[in-house]
Amino acid sequence: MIGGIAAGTSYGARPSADTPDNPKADMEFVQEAAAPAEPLTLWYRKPATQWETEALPVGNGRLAAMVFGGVNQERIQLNEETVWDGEPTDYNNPEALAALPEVQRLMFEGKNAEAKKLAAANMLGTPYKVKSYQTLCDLLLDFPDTDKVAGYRRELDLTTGISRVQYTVDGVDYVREVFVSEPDQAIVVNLKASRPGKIDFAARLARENATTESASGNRLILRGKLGVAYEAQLFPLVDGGAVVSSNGVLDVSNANEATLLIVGATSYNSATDISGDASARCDAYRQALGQKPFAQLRATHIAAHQPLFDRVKLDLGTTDAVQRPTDERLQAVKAGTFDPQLEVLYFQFGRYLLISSSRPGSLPANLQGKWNPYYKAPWNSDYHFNINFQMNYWPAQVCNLAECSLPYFDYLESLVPFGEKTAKVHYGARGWTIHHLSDLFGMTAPADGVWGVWPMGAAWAVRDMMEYYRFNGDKEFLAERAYPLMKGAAQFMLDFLVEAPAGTPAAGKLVTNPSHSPENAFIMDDGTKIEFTYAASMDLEIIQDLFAGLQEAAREIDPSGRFDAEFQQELQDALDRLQPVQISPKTGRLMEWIEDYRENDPHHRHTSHLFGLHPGKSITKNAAPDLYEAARKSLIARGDLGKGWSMAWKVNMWARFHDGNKAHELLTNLLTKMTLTNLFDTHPPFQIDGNFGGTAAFAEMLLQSHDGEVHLLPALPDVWPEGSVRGLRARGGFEVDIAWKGGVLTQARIKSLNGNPLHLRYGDKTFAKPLAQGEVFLWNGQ
Ligand code: FUC
Repeated sequence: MIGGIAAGTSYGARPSADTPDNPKADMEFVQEAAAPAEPLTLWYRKPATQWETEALPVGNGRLAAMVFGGVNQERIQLNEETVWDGEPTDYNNPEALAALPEVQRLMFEGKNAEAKKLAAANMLGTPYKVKSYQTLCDLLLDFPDTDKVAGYRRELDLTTGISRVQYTVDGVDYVREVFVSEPDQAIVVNLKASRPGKIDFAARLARENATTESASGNRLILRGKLGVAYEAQLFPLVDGGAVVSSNGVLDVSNANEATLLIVGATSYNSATDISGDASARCDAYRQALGQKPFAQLRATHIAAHQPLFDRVKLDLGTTDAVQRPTDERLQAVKAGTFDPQLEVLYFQFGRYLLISSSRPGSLPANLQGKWNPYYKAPWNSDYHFNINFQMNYWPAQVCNLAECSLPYFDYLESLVPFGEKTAKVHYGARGWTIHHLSDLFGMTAPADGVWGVWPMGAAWAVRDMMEYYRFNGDKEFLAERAYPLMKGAAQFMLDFLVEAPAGTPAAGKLVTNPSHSPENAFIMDDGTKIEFTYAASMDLEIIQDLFAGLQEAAREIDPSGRFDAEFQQELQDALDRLQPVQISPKTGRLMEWIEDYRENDPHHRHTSHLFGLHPGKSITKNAAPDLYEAARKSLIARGDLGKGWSMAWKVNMWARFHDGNKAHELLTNLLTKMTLTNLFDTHPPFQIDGNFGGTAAFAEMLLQSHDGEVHLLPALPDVWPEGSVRGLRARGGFEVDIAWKGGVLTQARIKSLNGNPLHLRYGDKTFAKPLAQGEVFLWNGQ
């Protein structure tokens, strides 16, 4: 018997999101552990009891794990990215197209409620719900019971991507390390002790509705089936002692060291094919791992993580707070303490999360990255296209993780055939479209409710392919991948746009109909509260951005102007007739809808009508000074609070107003109000978009490049008087290092990646210089 658990005992399924029983209430923690040497480490002096707020995430894009760090029992919750409920489905609704003209007519006549009723009955996908991304299983390790622990520390080192637990019991030092290797495609758990023969535990894999068994080589196998079949296999590498695996429990006793390797896979091949062999995949991963020793696995993992992570360094100064555990520091910040290094930790945590949840060849990061303990996750842990999914990728280019955005683009490409069918079946349109959410089974039709009748998802998302090009200058990517997807999204829009009839405020102009300003409602003159409309400002801004992006792309592909000339003309004709965004004569704000409606919720979390300010680039001080001022008024009116992602978006927007102090104020709100002790962003509950949007916001405060110039320190707050950043990327293809002192730029180092001319700005000073590829330019801002 080990740790009070008889080998071969069968264990009931543990509801995967609940909290384990560690630490035992009466466990005594003595001798405070010192801070780890690496300051870019999240660390704590107690085990986690809550998945959401305390456990620490590791991942390799495809696989993910949350580590609790328990002493008597370790729980490591595991994910594999394709463990999704559901199956290949044709979500399109053949009734939708017939209802469209009538919905549009009612809307133009101001009968929004009638239009909504008709759309709700006829225009939603069939089915109109997607199913959930799910947990793979838990790995549970039961250790000999102990009630006194010395020097306990658990941590996540962002620089290595390794989670570590260390403590001393009865004079023996224990160290446990967990990481998810990208090159070796395995979750690796290593247990060491300072004295030989001291590693004792029982391991099992647990999940609802799954079977577990022991197999040759002391393996544990867990299998189950949703629509997809899934499997996890664990196998041990043990030095010394005794190892037995029976009835789904692995017992290790008196060992010197043990390493557990866990592989996982499903039968998912694609949105239309789930007939793969999960077992064969696990076997292949396992065989590729062979008997590689732990030290080798660890070194290989670090070599695949560190070069990405180390590309960007940010220094905003350090205080004594670095000696305190992360949870205490966050508490102190909530109480009003300024902790610049915690801000850096938060910034780098976002980069870490992107590296760990989105790697070339994997699926893109979903609403929870890849970390999800539930069978039915909040919002199904899906891909939400009306802000959340796109926000996940805001830091990718500027924070020098371009390859982490490739899964996003692969995924968009995989949705094209589905989106083409939806365009045709629902709108009789060319091209392709995505509505407000998607899953792994080709959902592109309207989902959830009438607010899902919002066919703008693809048009928004493809702009990030253009952004990839703007930062990286990859012409082949632009011509072969970005342009075709952008063109398809634009073809849909060209067909979806209709001319507003006489008697409407947009008479004679092209508008979207039906439309929403995600997910906000307004109040009509007769008191009707509704969100369904035509020509919401966001639509117009997305379309303008997409069409202008395509024009830019065509010029980049062929500067002579001959590339795809006919289609380019079609775009220009539509742009000339597109309804412009308006400023309210009453409030001076940017109007969110086609009429100057009163908002139902003036502090609504979405700031959709400001799309052109950020992430778009049509509303700048240079290009549209009036809209810029109106957008500022709109942003002020929306207030300084919101859901995590909403606050992160506002920080980016304040950075675009070059208001560093206001941006930092909201950043502080994000950190103090919407950040959990494991630094996860909370909606609530945990939703990863705010982490990514927050990380992007730091970069946006230090460097902007959306308006034709590389703008250094555009929104530096007073609380960051001295600092430096290294390795950010700017549009045009530049790598940028910046140092400042007394709130003033001391030196910028700009390296050209593509040989484009450099247009620099610092405050009112500008400087232009041709640069050869690879050339480095130093500027002190004078
Ligand atoms: C959007 C937001 C919600 C939430 C959901 C996942 O619909 O309006 O706040 O973030 O996505």
